[in-house]
Amino acid sequence: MQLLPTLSVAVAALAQLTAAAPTANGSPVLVRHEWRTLSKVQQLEYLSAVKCMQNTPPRTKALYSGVQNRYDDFVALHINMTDQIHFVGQFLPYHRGLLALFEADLKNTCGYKGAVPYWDWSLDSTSVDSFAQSPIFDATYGFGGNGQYLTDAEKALLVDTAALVIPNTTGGGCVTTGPFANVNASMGPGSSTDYTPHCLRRDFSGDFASQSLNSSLVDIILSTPDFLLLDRRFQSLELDLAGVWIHGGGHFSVGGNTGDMSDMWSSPSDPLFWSHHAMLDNVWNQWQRLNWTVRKAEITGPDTMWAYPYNYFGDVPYKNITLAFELAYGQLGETVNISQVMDTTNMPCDVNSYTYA
Ligand SMILES: [Cu+2]
Repeated sequence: MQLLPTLSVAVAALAQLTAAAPTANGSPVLVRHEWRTLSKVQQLEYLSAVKCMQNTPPRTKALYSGVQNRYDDFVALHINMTDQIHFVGQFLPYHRGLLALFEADLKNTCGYKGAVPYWDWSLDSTSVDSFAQSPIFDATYGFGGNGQYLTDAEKALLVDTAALVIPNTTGGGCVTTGPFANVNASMGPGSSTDYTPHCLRRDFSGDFASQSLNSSLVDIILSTPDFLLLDRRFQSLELDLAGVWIHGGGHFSVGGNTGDMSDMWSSPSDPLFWSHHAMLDNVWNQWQRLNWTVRKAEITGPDTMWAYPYNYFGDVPYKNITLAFELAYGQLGETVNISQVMDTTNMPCDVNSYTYA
């Protein structure tokens, strides 16, 4: 419990130092802040930038029939890449690059000047009841709250989005408050990029949040000795509820059994996706800075989904990834090597470098 604030202070101090350094491409270094530390004006600016993306013509409509707007470009890319970017060694680097491209597009397409805010869910997971009270779910200065309560019979009519049965969920239906209450998700649930317009759904589980998103887990993750174990602690140690830590924790605590956030393919349909993944990236970055000399270049893991150490369904052939492994972003960004996204203060040319406050 003590470790995280201390580390955060140390990392913030370090970030200030590194922020002064020029970046490779000369673009400004953005600072990603925790949602609740933004001013109300900044919160509204971010939410309206996301809405602007949802109201701007797409780039990849010709490739994916479900894509209706610029925001959907990113949802479709994630759907399309899902089998190559989860339960593999490139999970963290790929999502770092994806987030940076989304952040750059908020600026280039919608004139947003800030960074993607991160959501430190450990602040909201101190008890079962605290989760739903998070300021990030505020109806005006947040992303809106839980989905409408559905009975089990009503939920049974919907597609199960989570790979596991999430305990004690409290919503299940459409989000009825906040800026995304009347915005349709265009694709999902599932792996298709066909047009399947539906209301954004959430199905909170404060119970699961308190077990998978608490600060003790973050402390354990930050004390992990090597990247292979670190990656497992992010992505899952086993394919059961106890084995799901902070990555699945954020997805399933919001999405529950029927929500968009629980869907492995189309979870970026819920705008909370970006702030959840910014927090994951923040934790990886903090871990890297604890031993920067080594960890600026430390990467490993399988190149193939469900291969060791994620071989829950038996052994699968794979190669170990290296810094030279290529991360492809389709029409949305340049293909880069993992080495190009290892240092958040020295990111590729088409995105911004950044630090965390
Ligand atoms: Cu993902």
